Amino acid sequence: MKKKFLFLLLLLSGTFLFAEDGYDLWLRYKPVNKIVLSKYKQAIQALHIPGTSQTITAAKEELITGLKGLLQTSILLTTTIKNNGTIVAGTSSSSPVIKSLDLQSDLSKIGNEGFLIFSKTINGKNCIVITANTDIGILYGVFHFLRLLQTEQSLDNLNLSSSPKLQLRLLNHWDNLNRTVERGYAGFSLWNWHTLPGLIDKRYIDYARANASIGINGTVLTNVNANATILTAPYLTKVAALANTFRPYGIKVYLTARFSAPIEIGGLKTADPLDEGVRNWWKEKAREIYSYIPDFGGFLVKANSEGQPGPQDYKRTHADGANMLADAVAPFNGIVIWRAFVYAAENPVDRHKQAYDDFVPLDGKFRSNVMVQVKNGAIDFMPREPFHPLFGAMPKTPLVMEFQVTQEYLGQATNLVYLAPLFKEVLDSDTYSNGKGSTVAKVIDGSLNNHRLSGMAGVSNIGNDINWCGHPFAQSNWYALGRLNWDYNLSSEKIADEWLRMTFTNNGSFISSAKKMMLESRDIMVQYSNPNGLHHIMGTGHHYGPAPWVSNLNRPEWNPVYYHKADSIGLGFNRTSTGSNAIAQYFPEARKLWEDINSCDEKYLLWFHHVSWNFKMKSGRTLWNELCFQYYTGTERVKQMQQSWNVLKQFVDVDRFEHVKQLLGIQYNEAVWWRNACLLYFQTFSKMPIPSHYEKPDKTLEYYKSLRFPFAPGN
Ligand code: BDP
Repeated sequence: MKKKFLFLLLLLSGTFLFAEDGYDLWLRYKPVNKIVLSKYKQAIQALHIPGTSQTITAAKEELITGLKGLLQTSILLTTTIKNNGTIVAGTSSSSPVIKSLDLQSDLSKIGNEGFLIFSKTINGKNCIVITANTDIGILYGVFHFLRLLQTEQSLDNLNLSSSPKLQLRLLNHWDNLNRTVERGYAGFSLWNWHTLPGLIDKRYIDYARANASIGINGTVLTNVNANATILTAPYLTKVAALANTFRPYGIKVYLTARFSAPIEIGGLKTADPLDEGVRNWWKEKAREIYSYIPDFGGFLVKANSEGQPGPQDYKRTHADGANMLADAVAPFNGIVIWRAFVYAAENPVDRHKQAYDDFVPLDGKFRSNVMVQVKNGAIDFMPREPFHPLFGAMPKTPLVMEFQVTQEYLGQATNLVYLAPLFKEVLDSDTYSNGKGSTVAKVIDGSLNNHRLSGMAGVSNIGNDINWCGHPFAQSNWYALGRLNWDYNLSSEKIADEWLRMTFTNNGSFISSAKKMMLESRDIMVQYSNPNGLHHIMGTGHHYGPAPWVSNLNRPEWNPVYYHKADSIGLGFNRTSTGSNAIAQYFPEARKLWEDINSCDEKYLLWFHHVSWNFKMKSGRTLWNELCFQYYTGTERVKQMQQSWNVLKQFVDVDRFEHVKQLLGIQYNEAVWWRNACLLYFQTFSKMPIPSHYEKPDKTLEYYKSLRFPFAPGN
């Protein structure tokens, strides 16, 4: 009896936390708190959203579902404005009421995808207007409005105007046709090619909703290590079915193009981009694709990189290859996104320098519908890298930022690592290409060099796990990619705040502790894995865990020893003028941050310098002792994260609480593993003791070297 009463009480007070599996992402639409609710019920009493397009229908459905969940009541749909508290949503073409408001001058400032949300008296009634130039702008506005409610913001005197800073806001799926996902840690691919086009899984729609809610407007469905089969007719029908599903949500589909496709599926003898037959084959292929998918976005291409075919196989340049494809899609307004992630085993030059060497001479040689996609750093999505020197160095070419949302090198799906601080660190970096203030963000938004095209892509962390991303907190990285794509000026803190409120609860104590964990998490990860500019010292193949000792792989630049260069003198890669001189690829002002070993930003010290074990760090510690400090502190901070999370139990449903708790346990063990393995290994060179106040590694270096993970995911 007593139990029943308690249950009822909890239910009524709204504090009963039902188990959640994370499927609903940040679109849970749970009831807002009581005080806010009474205000919202005043402000929102009816919905006036005429129009029948698929996008307006999606917006209407989202509002109905969202409001019902948040306000715990069904919303009145009206055809005229006769209630106070009417939400009026539409464009001047879909809604006569909106047309009558004469919003031309405000609308002229927000482009095709922006929206306005404002309070307004219409017919003597207090209304909230959501408007835009296009239906998709309405959908974005609706999601923004729902976000205001989900995060319990005031609705008084609304006056908002928002439009995206970047044009192509993309997810790159590294999904194979057999549904394995390269570097995927959240199950198999969402795309069930076998049952497409007949079966449209509800999940495809929820995927589109989630993306639209954060402004993602393009998805590359297939792995950059491409399979030409996707370009054959049976598969194009399947792609078309996905494109049709995503279209109402403003999402275009793109595919990866395998450069040798004309040979593999076209029966040609060559894929030479200057060969007439090959050029015509691609033109025909483009025509065919557009016959299935009239708004097909275009191709993403990885060529002459890590064994992929490309124009260099025929002694042609990347520009020759990209331009051939660009010519094929140009009649249909398609674009080609050509990746700059290239390096060759035969090239003895520091891998850091190779993409720049290959691409800078091609600046100005690409067609106007070609964009070059550049990873955030010159090596490969490391936990911390200086920004890629190509940013700012190709003023005549629109560059797309490529971030990695899937945490290949950042703890995969077992570590809680919030990536917005990494993304921001890169976007805010100053390239000095056009003088001070030439940030990476301004390079990619096109403003620095007046480009028509702009964009940012994230390698997806999405799979068919029930919670989409594996780690419950990994959803925040998908969220952050979208939000920063929309507005890279948003702070990491603001994005974490929004995401936590929508994904868990608005409770202030929860938010402040969980936010602190998120904001520190990336730095913590760097500390226990790759402190002070160390990089590429992870396990071979699967990239799981540490293996700085690996030195026996065929390609020199695949070996960790290539990157850390530990010897009896010290540690780190000399990339200054006395070494590989990769630093010369940066503009002089940027270089200054790193050039001098004595003033180099210590976050990047071992990235740019070979530093002696006794080198005096800013802390006063020797390099060796500093490394010990970083590895031990990082590991200790994971323990603190565990403690912080445990205290939050009362705010989180039991399933997600336990899930995160157990993963933090794994993360702690992995941090200890990184710390011990790296310090024991580097110690064989430094010959220095781990300071005695630190607990001694409980396993030997031989033990760590003997570990094998033949079935690690994502490989
Ligand atoms: C590396 C990944 C590899 C990708 C490659 C790429 O380990 O699986 O194919 O990047 O971006 O980080 O092409």
